[in-house]
Amino acid sequence: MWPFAVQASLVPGQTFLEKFKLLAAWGYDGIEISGADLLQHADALQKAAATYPVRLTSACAGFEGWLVDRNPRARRLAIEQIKAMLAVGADLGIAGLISPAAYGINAREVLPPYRNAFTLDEDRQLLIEGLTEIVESAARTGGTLLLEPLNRYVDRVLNTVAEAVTVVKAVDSPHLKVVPDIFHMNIEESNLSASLREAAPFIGHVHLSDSNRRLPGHGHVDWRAVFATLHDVGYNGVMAIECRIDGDPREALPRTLGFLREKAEAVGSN
Ligand code: LER
Ligand code: MN
Repeated sequence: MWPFAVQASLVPGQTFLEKFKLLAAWGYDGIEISGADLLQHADALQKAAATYPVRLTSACAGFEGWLVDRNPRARRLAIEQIKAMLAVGADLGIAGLISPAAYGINAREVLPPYRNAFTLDEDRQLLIEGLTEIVESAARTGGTLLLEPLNRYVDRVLNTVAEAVTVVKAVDSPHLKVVPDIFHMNIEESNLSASLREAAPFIGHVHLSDSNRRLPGHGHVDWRAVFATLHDVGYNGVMAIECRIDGDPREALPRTLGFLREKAEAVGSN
């Protein structure tokens, strides 16, 4: 059975101890925090993880700037903070830190007569340079950067899982993997299962949300097909819920774990 985790911001509670306690009571395996928590709350996280049988599985973004940022200062901030977060994350035993190329930057195709200031190739080259510096640091400190492609409405640099894999291959380091997010994939991929299968050796983490960014089971993703493919290719890493929750999370999150476990068992992952 895959370890199932939930992003910390979705779990009720004022403190990590309260959030870990709820996740443990519901039977979740892990929690995904923000990268900023690694730098600011490492002690509280360690205490919570030692108190409850819930693993600190992963961290998602939370740094300033982006890896593809035309402001050199902002880009430098992102690179330095990511390096620091990977080092702390490695000490805490997390699977990795998730980062998209950028979030909320210009569209891939702007309407004429407007033009993007930089080509996609130039943006990807900048990304590869930043990632190369990061994996060199991670080779010394430990830690894995988990590169996440996002849909076209929020990032133009990497939209499909295959595009992210191309960048990962170019950087060529065991400290760099890909995060398929099922919500973004539903928008960008022609065939979710085929894309997951092709990317299989490079997958380091999975983000779970349905076609409408709601909890798994609330949209039209074929979860059985997704899980069957991940099982078939031998993926055994973490699956983390990242979405919007309608209603009370104290009711919705335990119910969703039941849904996910049922789907996992149906494809023979137990
Ligand atoms: C944003 O849409 C998203 O999916 C996050 O995981 C970004 O890292
Ligand atoms: Mn995501």
